[in-house]
Amino acid sequence: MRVRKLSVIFALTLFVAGCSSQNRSSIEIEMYNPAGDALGTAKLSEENDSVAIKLSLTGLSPGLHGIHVHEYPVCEGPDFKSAGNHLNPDNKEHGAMNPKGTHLGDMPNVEADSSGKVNAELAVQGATLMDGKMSLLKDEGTSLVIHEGVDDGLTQPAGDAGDRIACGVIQLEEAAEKNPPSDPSEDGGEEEKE
Ligand SMILES: [Cu+2]
Ligand SMILES: [Zn+2]
Repeated sequence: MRVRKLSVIFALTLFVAGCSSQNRSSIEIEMYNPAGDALGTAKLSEENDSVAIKLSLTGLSPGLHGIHVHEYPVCEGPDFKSAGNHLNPDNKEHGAMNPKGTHLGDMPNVEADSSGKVNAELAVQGATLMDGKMSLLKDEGTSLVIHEGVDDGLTQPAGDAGDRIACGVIQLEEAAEKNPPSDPSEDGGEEEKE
């Protein structure tokens, strides 16, 4: 009856996850290009002293791309400048090659294959999805941004990685409700109340 036991556990897990508005140990976000087309997802999960990010994307240009967590949960095309700078709660400099680095949001480059797909696992070292200064969900949240070019790990302030070509908001649902994205396809959408 092992299978049954597992399925009970699975059902319980779903139940608990469904009830908890604060399930922060694992969240999935959507990534978009500057035109607003969905490129795929990033799954974030809490690890020991890091947040793991599993990327599955299509539609990028082949080759290496800089990727960072940026400071604001706002992905407005076409330039995604709305995402702000790299997440940097410790006031450091940019880059893994920099002795005064790194920003909390800095990560190694990711590579898109010849068909423009990315399937990669990364980690935001020192970050958490829980509370605190190093949280990716603090205040209203943050964002995940991919760049056209390679992050050289040294040039200030952002590794000379070029234009922002993909962006996804890292945010809890309840924060999103406070600050709703404009999605006219959502039904039951209430007009601004205040
Ligand atoms: Cu960036
Ligand atoms: Zn940086």
